[in-house]
Amino acid sequence: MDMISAEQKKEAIDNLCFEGTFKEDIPWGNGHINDTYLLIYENEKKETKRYILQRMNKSIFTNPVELMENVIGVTSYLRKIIIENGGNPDRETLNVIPSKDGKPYFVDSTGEYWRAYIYIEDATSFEQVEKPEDFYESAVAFGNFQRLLADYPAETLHETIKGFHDTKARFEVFKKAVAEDVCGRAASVKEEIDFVLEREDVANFFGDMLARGELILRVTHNDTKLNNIMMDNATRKGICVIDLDTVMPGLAMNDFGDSIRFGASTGAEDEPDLDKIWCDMNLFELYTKGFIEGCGGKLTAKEIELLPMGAKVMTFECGMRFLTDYLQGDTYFKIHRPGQNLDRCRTQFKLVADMEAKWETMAEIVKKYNV
Ligand code: ADP
Ligand code: GN1
Ligand code: MG
Repeated sequence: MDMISAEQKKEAIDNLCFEGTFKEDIPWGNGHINDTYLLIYENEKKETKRYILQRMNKSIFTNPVELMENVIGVTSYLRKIIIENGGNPDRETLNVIPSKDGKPYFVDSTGEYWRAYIYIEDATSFEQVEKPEDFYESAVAFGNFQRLLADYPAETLHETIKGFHDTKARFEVFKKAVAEDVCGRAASVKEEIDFVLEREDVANFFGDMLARGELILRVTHNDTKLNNIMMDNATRKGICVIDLDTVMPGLAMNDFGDSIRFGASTGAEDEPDLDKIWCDMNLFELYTKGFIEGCGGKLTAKEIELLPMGAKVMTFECGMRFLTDYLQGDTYFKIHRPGQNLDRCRTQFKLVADMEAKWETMAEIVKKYNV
């Protein structure tokens, strides 16, 4: 993706319907995909109004128009439910700011797509779990999200990234990246490559079950990491699930698993010191409890039994994706230093190995809540 010029950003700001006088924009958040800014406005009463502005990543999301159709569909559906339940729809779901020509996005003169949301005030997205109860609350919120969308017409959703959690297909892409070795990095990461190749069964597990008709496809979020949820500063509850770019039919186990790989880790996703990385069983249990509660009886006993597998598959898949990107020259995930994708891949594999060592414990924890 090209750098963003000041003129390009200004063009986007000028063409979206913000209220008040523009004061400043600040690069925002730690997402790996979009370019995000906080915009500060002031109204006539000198009150501050904030917005989130994003340049969408067109090379990853190749059909931004369809993507925004999904976002509008899901957020207007959630908005209705929130209002019926007496909630605050400006804080409990994303709200798209239209462009001046009435679209949910703006295309600038260089062909880049921009969108904006109301900024969710008095809430925080965490990069790491600060208090265990926060992780429990995030689980309830992600579970609720899945429950609220249980009757959403799944057939109307566009597949914004083909085969996004098709781990089996991603395994093939990985092997190709190793074979092509475009950056000449494969020899230096033999241990990591072998780690993946030894686990083809993990890559195939859910795909094979789906092919046998043994799993249910639900409307899922598919990117349930902790920083994709806003936690209310006062109540410390998960107030709003954000980053809806990958809401698509998927597996409940994967939504559970992606949260575990990120939030139940004792270190940052890119921590270079692997001695700091473990899968914390206390956090695993809290998330299990919260997620099952949040899903409100929608999960089958089989799905609950498979939650540990979701954690392992998502962690393995994510590590494999980081390694693929490292081998291909860091073109997918944003990096802020050389070797960051390799560090990210290593934390994921350390977590997979730790989950393998703690497999019985994970199964027992889940069993406790499978009632
Ligand atoms: P990416 O796809 O790059 O991860 P996100 O949509 O997750 O982009 O946004 C990046 C970060 O910006 C989030 O982790 C969060 O901190 C912040 N953010 C995004 N949307 C909002 C919002 N509506 N209100 C407050 N903060 C937000
Ligand atoms: C990306 O967009 P963000 O930063 O929330 C990625 C996820 C990965 C995650 C790893 C669209 O999530 O799939 O699990 O990085 N999103 C996309 O941190 O590829
Ligand atoms: Mg995000």
